[in-house]
Amino acid sequence: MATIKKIDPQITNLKSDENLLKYFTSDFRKGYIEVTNKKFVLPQYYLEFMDKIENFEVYDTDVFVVSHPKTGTTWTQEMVWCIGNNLKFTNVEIYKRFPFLEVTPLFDFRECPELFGELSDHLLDSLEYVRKLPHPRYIKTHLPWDLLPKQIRTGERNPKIIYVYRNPKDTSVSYYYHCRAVEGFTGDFNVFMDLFLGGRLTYGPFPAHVLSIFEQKNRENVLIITYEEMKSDLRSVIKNVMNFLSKNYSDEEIEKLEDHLSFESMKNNNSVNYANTGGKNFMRAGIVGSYKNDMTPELINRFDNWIVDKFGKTEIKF
Ligand code: PPS
Repeated sequence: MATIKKIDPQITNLKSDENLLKYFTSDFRKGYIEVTNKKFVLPQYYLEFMDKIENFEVYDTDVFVVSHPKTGTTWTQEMVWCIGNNLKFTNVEIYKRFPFLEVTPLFDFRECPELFGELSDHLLDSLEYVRKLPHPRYIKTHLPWDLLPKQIRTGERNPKIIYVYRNPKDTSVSYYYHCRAVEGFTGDFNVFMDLFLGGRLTYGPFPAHVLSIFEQKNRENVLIITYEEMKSDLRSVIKNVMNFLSKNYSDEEIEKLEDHLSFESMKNNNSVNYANTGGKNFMRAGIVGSYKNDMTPELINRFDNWIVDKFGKTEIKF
């Protein structure tokens, strides 16, 4: 069995991080903390849920989609859901059938419920919502490997884990628009990029998030895929995931799934486009390389050097 890495909370209050607090001005964030020696950033409210997540009961039949934000999580979720459920396309919103484990710890709505209208059960207590899901459960999380429930890290339970990642330039740009739309970010693009590169944004540092799953890549219950592969050869990724989930579908069925998962189809599908919630324009660009429309050559150069620094000696290529 692989060695068990115990969570070392090493919690540091980031109240002194002026940019984070200055530019994320929403009432649902009171402050930020850093967790583990990799200094993953999470909202302070997460502290109230940390033990519950650590000790969350997991089942071998669970299926997790794990990712850093804005890397193609929803796209992967819809693919995994359809493959796992005999390609039954459904109108039920994805956050109900494939809920986000730690959405409650992310947004402290207690003092500002008006921001999110009538809170659904899922938002009020996402851990409890996930606990009660019918099995097999389909669960989304942005938590890095190091913060997944203990039973997963120790190998006591072996749910299927599909991790998706994306090149950091597109990820950061997508995250910028997302944070402006739903996380109360009021700063400009350059401030945001400094925070991303400095590993100061929620769920950052991005390199530690990606590298920590690569340390687990030999586990039989872990499958790593990329946004870029899904764009260039969705069929192969579908087949790979089918194999991982022990499912078999005909070429004709796979073709229907490919159509269902296309950007245009998902953009117009209210069960996955978050049109009815805070995520306006969630299906934004949906391409590889959209960062070129937003980044200056200087910033691209800065990112490229950062990529060499953080990933140059690894097998991960962007
Ligand atoms: S979240 O909020 O973290 O769960 O967001 P996430 O789902 O990870 O990422 C959102 C980005 O994925 C794009 N997306 C797609 N691209 C191509 N094809 C399909 N079907 C698709 N579905 C979602 C979405 O447009 C966001 O990327 P950007 O670059 O902002 O367009």
